[in-house]
Amino acid sequence: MNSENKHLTSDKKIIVLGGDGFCGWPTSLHLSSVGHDVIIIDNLSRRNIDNELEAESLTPIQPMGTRLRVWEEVSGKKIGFYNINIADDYDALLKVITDEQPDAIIHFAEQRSAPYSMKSSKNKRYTVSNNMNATNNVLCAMVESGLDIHLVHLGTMGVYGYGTAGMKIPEGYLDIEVETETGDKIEQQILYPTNPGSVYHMTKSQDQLLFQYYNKNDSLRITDLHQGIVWGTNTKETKLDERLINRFDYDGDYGTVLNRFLMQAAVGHPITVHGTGGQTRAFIHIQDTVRCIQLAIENPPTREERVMIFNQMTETHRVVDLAKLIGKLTQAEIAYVSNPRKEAAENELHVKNDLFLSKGLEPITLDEGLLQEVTNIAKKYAHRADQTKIPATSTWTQEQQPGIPEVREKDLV
Ligand code: NAD
Ligand code: USQ
Repeated sequence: MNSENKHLTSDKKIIVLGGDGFCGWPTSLHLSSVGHDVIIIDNLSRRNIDNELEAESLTPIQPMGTRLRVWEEVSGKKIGFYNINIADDYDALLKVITDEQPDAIIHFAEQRSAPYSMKSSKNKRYTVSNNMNATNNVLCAMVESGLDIHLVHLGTMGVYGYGTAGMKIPEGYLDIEVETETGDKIEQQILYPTNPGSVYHMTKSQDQLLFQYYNKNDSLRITDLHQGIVWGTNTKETKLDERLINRFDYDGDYGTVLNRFLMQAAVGHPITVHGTGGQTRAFIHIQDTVRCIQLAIENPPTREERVMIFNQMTETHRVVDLAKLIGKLTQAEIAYVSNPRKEAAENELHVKNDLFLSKGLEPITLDEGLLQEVTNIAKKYAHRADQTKIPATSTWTQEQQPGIPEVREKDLV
């Protein structure tokens, strides 16, 4: 039986925390479509941040009630919904878990923008308090419920930092050798040392310790997915009806690099490369995100196993190479702007992703057709774009000048 069909014999009840978000919504639809019983918990904080930043998704996302009604019309399947702040309302979270008795919980419900987390001390404190309390509350509630639930968490490649001593970044654990006082050599595996590049990324590093502790103390079954930058917008399920459309962030805080570049090219804005564009990052298409989560759900660890860590990415690219590729495809201009972040100007990045490949992932990699699909979506909704929201104005330190980064040079491709 191939793994695409395996679910048919093993429907699970799954709570999706953060199921209204960019990754959570298509994942909820995908898991529902393959036969799982899905319940979303979300406090809609991401929609409130849109209001705060006065920046909307490029695509017209529908209110949660409409999303769920249309999904039922289109698929005949119901998805449940609870509006709960999981960082704040522990009792409500525990009640849903004890009432619903899920087999698995998928945890997307964190503030996920690095620039937003660096904007001010208020944003730093919100990001730490939201993300750390959310994760700790989920773990406490799993223990207090007494249920044997598998937790799948969306972590980030950014916990590793983006450089190594030339080796491939392993999947979570590093082999080390220590010398004892008697001179014996002992081999061990430890959590790969973290090197976060923003307050947001730091919360994900701290999540790892919470997972390690509750796994050791309470034998919780936990899978942590260290995901790269997600690109694309629609999946098989979100394409079924325009009202199921996924969000598309393009603003300077929440837009991620590849989607931003594609959107910028589509609306005639110069492509905003930070610094020299020598930063290399890991990427994954949103369709593979939902597939990886399905694979993680269907391959849970046992209670005896340590936290299972997968690198959820399919390829690495240098930012400037992406800009040049898109510039070539679309004749867009490239603007090299001063980097608002504190990060290495250049880095090499080599990453292992053997675990998902061994579970049957067939990676979708960057191809012109998929890039064109995103460009077409961006063109279709270009009239909704507010170009004043494109520049990344959030700086990493007080010394860096806030404001619109200066354009240093332009490349006509
Ligand atoms: P998103 O902001 O679009 O979605 C997160 C959702 O969680 C939102 O709907 C928000 O309302 C909800 N939420 C946040 N705090 C909550 C709380 N306290 N209680 C209840 N709901 C809450 O983000 P996303 O892009 O879908 O990312 C989801 C997860 O995947 C994040 O944890 C992120 O760190 C991780 N991730 C994302 C990317 C990416 O490129 N988007 C890459 C790697 C990892
Ligand atoms: N960058 C540009 N121009 C832009 C935007 C970004 O050159 O217009 C550069 C940034 O300086 C950075 C790189 O592109 O070097 C990536 O930036 P990004 O905003 O795409 O990604 P990042 O801030 O790391 O965060 C995103 C998600 C986060 C997730 C992370 C995965 O928002 O939730 O954890 O990707 S990873 O990068 O692998 O850590």
